[in-house]
Amino acid sequence: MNYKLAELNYSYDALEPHIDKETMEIHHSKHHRKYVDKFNEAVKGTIWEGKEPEDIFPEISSVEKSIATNAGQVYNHNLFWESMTPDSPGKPDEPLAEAINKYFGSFNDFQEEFSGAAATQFGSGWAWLIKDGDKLVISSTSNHINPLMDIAEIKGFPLFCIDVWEHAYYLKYKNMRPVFIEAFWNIVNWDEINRRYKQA
Ligand code: MN3
Repeated sequence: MNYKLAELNYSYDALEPHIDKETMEIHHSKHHRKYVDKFNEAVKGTIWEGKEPEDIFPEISSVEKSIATNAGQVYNHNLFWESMTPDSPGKPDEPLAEAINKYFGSFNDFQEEFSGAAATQFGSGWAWLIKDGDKLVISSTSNHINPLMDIAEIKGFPLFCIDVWEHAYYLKYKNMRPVFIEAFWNIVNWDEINRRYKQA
């Protein structure tokens, strides 16, 4: 049973002008699809065949590199797509809003810290808002790594993420990653993130 490429809840042009149609189309139908195909290839005939990427993360340090990198990239992209919507309310609702104020001071302080983590992640990677017990934490990771993996420096349940690999923004924003991150705030799917917060 092959793992399937996640479908988007919106069209490729729905996040315009913040993320352009061409970037979305290539990112989802080429990059993400390639990770899914390679994941299926890598797990074939192993104990991980038919399993979810999440099942592998607690033991990711002991699996083959091709399984580890593609499992991570499949999951990270699934969450990235769910982290965005063309109908963003702009700010989180309760109870997440209160938790953000508690751990970061204010929504603005939170945004600044998250944007900083995303902008300063060296090379390809991701920035995350994580729930660790009752606590909210911001982190960033390299390449395919995510906070559910045994190799993550900062672990926890990911509430949302931003992809800061160049393929996520280069067509429109060129080398200006911070401008892409600033635009991302216009399309954050706070309702879904609040749902994940309550569920975690
Ligand atoms: Mn990507």
